Amino acid sequence: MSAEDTHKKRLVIVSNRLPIVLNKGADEWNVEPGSGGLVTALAPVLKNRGGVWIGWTGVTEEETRSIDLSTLLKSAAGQSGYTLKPVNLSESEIKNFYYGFSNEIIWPLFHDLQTRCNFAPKYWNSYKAVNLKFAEAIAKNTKNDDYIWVHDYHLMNVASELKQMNVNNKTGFFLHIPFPSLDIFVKLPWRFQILRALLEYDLIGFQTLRDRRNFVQCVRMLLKDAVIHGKGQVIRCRIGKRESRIGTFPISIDYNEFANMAETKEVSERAWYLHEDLPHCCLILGVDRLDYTKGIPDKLEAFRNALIRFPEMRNRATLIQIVVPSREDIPEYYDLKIEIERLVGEINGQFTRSGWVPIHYIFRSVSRAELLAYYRTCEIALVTPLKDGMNLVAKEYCASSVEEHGALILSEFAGVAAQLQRNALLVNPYDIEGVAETIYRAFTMDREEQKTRMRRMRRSIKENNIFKWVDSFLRANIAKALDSFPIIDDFVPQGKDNDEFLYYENVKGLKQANK
Ligand code: GDG
Repeated sequence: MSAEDTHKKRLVIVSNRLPIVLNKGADEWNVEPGSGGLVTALAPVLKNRGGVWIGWTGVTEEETRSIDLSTLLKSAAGQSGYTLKPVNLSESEIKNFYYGFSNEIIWPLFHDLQTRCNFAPKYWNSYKAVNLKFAEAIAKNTKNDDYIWVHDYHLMNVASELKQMNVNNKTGFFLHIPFPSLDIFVKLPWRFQILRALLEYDLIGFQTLRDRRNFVQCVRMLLKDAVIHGKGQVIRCRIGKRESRIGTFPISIDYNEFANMAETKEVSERAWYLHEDLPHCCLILGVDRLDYTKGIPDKLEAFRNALIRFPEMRNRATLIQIVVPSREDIPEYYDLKIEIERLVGEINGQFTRSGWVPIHYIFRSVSRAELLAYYRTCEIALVTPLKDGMNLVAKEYCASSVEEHGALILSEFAGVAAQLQRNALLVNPYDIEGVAETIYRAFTMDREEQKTRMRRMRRSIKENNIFKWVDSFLRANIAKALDSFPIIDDFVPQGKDNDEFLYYENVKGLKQANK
């Protein structure tokens, strides 16, 4: 199957949010194009084939009444070659579908944090209603031969609604977050509905083999009429006459964009000043959205533990922790912010000496150039989510480490660990002492070892970039045969290179440094 074969269909991309940001100025609304990996990856494909992007504007239906939305969206789409079509959500839909079902049920449950779930029945009704709204917008803006690609956990019901409306275009769904194991998934009161709805898509894509395996096990155990076939990167599920494909497609980044931008004069100068301001210090970087899945308090505790147990790190290691504001109007997120600030204050109070503050805490989003300067110059990246679909920060850090020094400390529970596990330093983010020991290990690692590890990680990310991700997803759905996809056995023995997670015994030899 050649790339041209997948070129013919127009694309309809559907995501909860449109790739734009609407801002209310002093007396008028303005619009900025969205950034982020998905837009970067899909923009060239959309430009090539033409298409539509359908999603919510990010503001309430009530607010959009005062806006000339179609003119704003036209100007945002500009010369991109595709159009933007809005789905309007009322205040109550935003509350019950977005904050409720999506973020109080699916988000915590799929990140294995079931005790944080609020299974309110009214959320499900709103989820169904909004998914129907999306399906109606798709039906209105789709031509017969278009390919419909739906993104993420907010929209699992869309294909099922489309079927009921007799829209029979090919559909694909990609889940950006993890899929939980059976024991956790069965807690969901709407478990059968969600599984059956997902299987209405022609292709269901997951980040890792672990997620796909969890999904397949749920299908096998809960849907007695489903039969799973095949062994490769893409397998099949049949229910009666209907067949869906199920695959793993680890998302990535535009490697060249990061590597090239990290070498620009602006980023180089910023990077130089960062180190100039903190001389003789090993800089350890954390970049996380404010979210309880990111494990920020545990990370701070691990850093404190390292400072207690490895005194030579005092004065010589600084943690730069960037926390990007998110969902702050939800009490849980606000409480998390308070907890982080308390810990930062406590640790800095405990260790700060004249000329050295152990944690530099930044609570705001930073510009792309500033972010890349941190990526480029920090000697260690500390990426320790409790669970993450992929985690692009880890890949961006490596791509931007153009000098090829720098160690990546990585949670075993981030999807990206499947790809980088051999050269990153893997940790269990719940193991405060283990993470502290690994921080010390990275702090004392010689440059040659850092370089070898970093070079291998960069090569792997360069080869498996975001464009390959788009291409393999589309091929998996549009290709007639699946034999061009690699065969991945679900149970490959340790030592073989594959999309499987390995759990290493922690490096306990370092305990002796604890004096
Ligand atoms: C989902 C899944 C999966 C962050 N702070 C700033 C900033 N960022 C950018 C990073 C990166 C992105 O945001 C965050 O990427 P993640 O991968 O962590 O996660 P999400 O997009 O939140 O969510 C996740 C992903 O989908 C893709 O499938 O990896 O697991 O949860 O690109 O660079 N960018 C700028 N300033 C900041 O302050 N400019």
